[in-house]
Amino acid sequence: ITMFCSNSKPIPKVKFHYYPATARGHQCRLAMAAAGIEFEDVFSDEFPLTEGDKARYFEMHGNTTFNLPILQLDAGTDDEKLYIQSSAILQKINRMGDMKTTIENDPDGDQGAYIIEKAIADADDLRNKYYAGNINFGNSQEDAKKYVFENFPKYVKNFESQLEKSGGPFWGGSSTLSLADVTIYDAVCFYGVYALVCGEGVVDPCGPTLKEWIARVESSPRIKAYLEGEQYKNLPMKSDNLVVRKMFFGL
Ligand SMILES: N[C@@H](CCC(=O)N[C@@H](CS)C(=O)NCC(=O)O)C(=O)O
Repeated sequence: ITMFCSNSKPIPKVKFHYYPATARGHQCRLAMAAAGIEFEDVFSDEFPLTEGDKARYFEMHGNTTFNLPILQLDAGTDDEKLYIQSSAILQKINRMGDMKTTIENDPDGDQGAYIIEKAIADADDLRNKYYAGNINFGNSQEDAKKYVFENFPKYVKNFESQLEKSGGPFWGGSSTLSLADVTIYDAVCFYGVYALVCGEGVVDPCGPTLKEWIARVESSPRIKAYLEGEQYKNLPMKSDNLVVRKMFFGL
């Protein structure tokens, strides 16, 4: 059976290749959930990757600086397509699904497009700081402390200030949830609030504006359904976990 989108394009069969973890894959999965795109998780065998997995991914995309995540459409058919780089995967998801920004006085969608591009870059700035503080990736305990007690609060403050300036209810003053919300929500919560504040000694730096927005994102029906569903529950390595917090930041 071929399924069709509302614009009568056939809906591709979607496979998402990543570790059985949240990490850089989580925002892509959340975006697919929020955009109404069904997808199948295909997990790597191990973390770090086995030589077999590395060879398999290289065979797929030929990229040598990193392997995952990979978005694969219509695997094994003449229409098969691959996408790598999480930011490019996010934009592809956005073109396939039905999320959108709804901004006043934005007839050609230019402002909405900018809000999304900026949010993706802002969120990745925070994620890159997280990896630069991660002791499991060879950084020092000093680097870890710098992320937890300096950089994470500093970036959260910036997000809070932007949200206050633009107004809500959603990111950039949009009245509908967009990809901008998904990517910033993942970074703030899964690279910080849930990843660090889950144990002792780390204070949640979010103020009331950001907290209300987090609650708004989490109560949007598709995000809520994904986070409460089996597909997410069955992911073994989630960053909001004391074992992961200890392993990554020594806390
Ligand atoms: N900028 C890339 C970074 C991707 C990346 O760092 N991937 C890591 C996992 S999060 C990876 O594949 N590591 C294993 C490897 O490269 O062999 C993106 O956002 O997709």
